[in-house]
Amino acid sequence: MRKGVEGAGDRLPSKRSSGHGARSDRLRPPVSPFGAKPRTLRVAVLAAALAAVTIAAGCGGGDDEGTTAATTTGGGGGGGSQTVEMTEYEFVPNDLKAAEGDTITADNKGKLEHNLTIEEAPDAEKESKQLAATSDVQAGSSADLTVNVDPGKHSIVCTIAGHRELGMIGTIDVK
Ligand SMILES: [Cu+2]
Repeated sequence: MRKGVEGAGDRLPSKRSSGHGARSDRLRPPVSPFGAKPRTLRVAVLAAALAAVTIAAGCGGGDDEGTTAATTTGGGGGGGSQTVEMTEYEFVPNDLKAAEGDTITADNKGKLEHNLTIEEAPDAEKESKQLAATSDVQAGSSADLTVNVDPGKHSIVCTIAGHRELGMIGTIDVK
């Protein structure tokens, strides 16, 4: 009985849609199958919506990783920074490594005035051409130095009278 009823039910709409769809079949063939199974269509739309949400969530995670990577790249691209402490009469650390364009902060933790000067020759005990320098920094203050020098091994020194001889020297390896 049910089969017969369903069969009759199927025929009636299909007759209507066939007369109705005679025009639309030419224009949009997929409309008839979707119209015949509305549940399938809803499921498909729901699945598509879920997929879109999943993709959006994935993109959000990717953006976070991208930000982290960009920060790391900036640090390695010559925009790095480091701090050197100055006391009587030494730099800590005194064996620096830097990239061109890096910033060095010379922090005076001592009781006297000091400066951080980069000289061209690697032997800091002998005075050589000055390549870059902070101003003289008061005790308790700090000053920045940009490493705008050619790559290679150079020296660092405090040029205040007598400080070189007292051991306020070091090296800097510029990449
Ligand atoms: Cu000094």
